[in-house]
Amino acid sequence: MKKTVQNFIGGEWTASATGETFESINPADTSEVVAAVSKSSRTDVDNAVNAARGAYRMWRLTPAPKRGEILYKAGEILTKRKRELGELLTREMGKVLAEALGDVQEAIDMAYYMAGEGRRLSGETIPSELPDKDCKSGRVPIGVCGLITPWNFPVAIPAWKLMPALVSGNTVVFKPSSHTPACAAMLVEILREAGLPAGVLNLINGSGEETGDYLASHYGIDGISFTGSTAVGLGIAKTCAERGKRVSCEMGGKNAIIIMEDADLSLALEGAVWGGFGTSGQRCTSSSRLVVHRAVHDKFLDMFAAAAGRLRLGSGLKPETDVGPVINKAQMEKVLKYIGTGKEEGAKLVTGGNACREGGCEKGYFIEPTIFSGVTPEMRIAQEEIFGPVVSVLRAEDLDDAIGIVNGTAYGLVSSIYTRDVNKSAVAERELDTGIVYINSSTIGAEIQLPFGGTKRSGFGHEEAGGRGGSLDMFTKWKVVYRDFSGRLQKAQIDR
Ligand code: UN1
Repeated sequence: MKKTVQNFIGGEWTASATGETFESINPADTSEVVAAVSKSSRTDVDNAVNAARGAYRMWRLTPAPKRGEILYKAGEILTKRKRELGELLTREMGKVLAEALGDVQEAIDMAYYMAGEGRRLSGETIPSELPDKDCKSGRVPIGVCGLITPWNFPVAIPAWKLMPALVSGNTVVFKPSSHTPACAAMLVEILREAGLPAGVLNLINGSGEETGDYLASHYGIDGISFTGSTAVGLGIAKTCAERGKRVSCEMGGKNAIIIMEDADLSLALEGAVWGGFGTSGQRCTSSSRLVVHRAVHDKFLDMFAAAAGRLRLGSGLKPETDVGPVINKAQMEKVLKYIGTGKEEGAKLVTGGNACREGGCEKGYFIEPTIFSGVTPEMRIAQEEIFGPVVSVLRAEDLDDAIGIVNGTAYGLVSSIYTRDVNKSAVAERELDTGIVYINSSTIGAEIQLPFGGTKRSGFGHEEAGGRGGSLDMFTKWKVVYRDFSGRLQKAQIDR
């Protein structure tokens, strides 16, 4: 059933100022329109920013534990509606239902975690160097935040940003991907139902080029948190830098799994299949490179190709499906183009390589799980983020060589090593230049209670999610208060 998705501004669901709409389409069956969506103009963005500014003082002065209680309630409603939202997510974005439910679960985890932070947003008291004087620091919100989110985690990633932004007292203008607006609208509706006051969270729909860029450049916005491609992220960072705004960008990856000669190969195989082809390779954490020790390379490649060949493509709502579609036509064309590039560069196509248009895949954007071997580190398919079900296998001489290959890209989000040798794992843990390192596990599956972010061109600004150094650092500033109760002028550094 086709939904209507409007903007949500000042506590009301409203059509865009021009009345224009666009459609969100099921990528597994393009004859299904999931939603007709309001297409925002600059006026809508202005209205949303004004509503968020208007609500800011009230929300900032709402006690943080109370703000947390609303998030807790949202967690409860999300839990109740998990299946409904998961199914919508599969229809709108394509990932298989088990993964869609995981996406919603990640939002539930974040809601509960950040609800707790409402009672923990602590600062420090520190002794003064002067008598009769005290000093403290505490977190304060940064103001009105613009959140720009991608389609690959249509519920989890918005929740990663919304929950910390809201609990710490910011008001929000939320611009989700134009490919997953119905999921975003349901998340917003759940937060409204949980008791979020009008104006605190505003949703505007539209494309990145029009709505997203205008939001990032808006002088009524104090900070931007973005997740998406590196090219777009760097552009947003530049826009924000020119205007003196706080910005965090979570960007691309070219994540790799190292498989050493002593690895448990069946375990590594499961990790490689899950990391390479789960979510059709459309995670920023996907394992798009396998770096395999020469002693087990050929054996592992055979195992990997056989396993990839067994994966079933289809609608994510069918229980037997392993791999869903890619998000849209442009993405399908981009991935197929990269497959062509791999062949031209001289890599060997081991399995897959084509769009699939049979066996229930006729009406969607399906690509066969694809493996290239004989890939060398300088090839484009070993360097660039493809964001599809394509894995490049590289051969390594030893651990040093493998680490060098993994670190030899512009990205640094996630890496992983399979080995039974504790010394090798310790060296890898120390030397792999990525924000996240897994040992004997795939590159996907980050948990929300730890920071999430990458080095180099994978991330810019603060990390996301929880834990020390997580997203509360993005969404708060430190305010320092000195109180002098001596009744006289005391000069720091001078009166000694
Ligand atoms: C992303 O792909 O942008 O670790 C986020 C994972 C998920 C989050 C992925 N928990 O794969």
